[in-house]
Amino acid sequence: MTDTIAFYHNPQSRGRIVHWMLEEAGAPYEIKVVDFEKKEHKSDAYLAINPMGKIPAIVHRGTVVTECAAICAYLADAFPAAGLAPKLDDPQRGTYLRWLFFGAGCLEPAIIDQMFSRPPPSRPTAMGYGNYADTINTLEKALSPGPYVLGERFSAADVYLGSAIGWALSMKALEPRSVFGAYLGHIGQRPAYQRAMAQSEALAKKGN
Ligand SMILES: N[C@@H](CCC(=O)N[C@@H](CS)C(=O)NCC(=O)O)C(=O)O
Repeated sequence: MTDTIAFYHNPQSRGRIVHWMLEEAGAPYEIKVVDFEKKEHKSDAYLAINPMGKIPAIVHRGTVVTECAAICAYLADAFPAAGLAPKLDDPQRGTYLRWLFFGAGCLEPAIIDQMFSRPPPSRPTAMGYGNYADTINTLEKALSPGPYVLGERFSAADVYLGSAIGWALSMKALEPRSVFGAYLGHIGQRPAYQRAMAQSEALAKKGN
């Protein structure tokens, strides 16, 4: 069984989160570009991997992993030498999981609602993220004083949160607070981030 990760990617997608994570992890991977225009993500072959018909997905040692946050957590654990997740007995493990799940469970839906100008929910108590303002204020607190969500220590949670914040700011779905700008400033200096973005940009230019 090959150890190389098959990475189903489209550079115009959340696949960039996983691309960056693969580079941070130092994982061996092979990109399999899935063309949206040709509807390859809805082909039988791809639906057999991810029945949601969504990008990204990885296959590693015969196991499929989908959902960006889960992929980040999986890769951090599968490649421990990169030190991207606190170990099971490290008290920071709880904080790490907390913000990784907050990213996928609260921040993402709050950003999407904002992006599509959805009206505020009539019953915020039934919404996992409550409301946009609480979510963003909580995020700002979590990233203060930084530089990362675990303080000095960079982790896979930053790959997810940093990607979501960068995307939301570019889509004007997040107000540009100084804490978010400083956070992205640190992330932008990471060589793995720069490598992944350069590769994805090159793929995007090729028309994928
Ligand atoms: N919850 C998924 C979301 C994945 C997702 O929505 N991917 C989008 C691109 S960013 C997609 O594949 N859209 C194509 C479609 O739904 O047809 C994750 O975290 O990986």
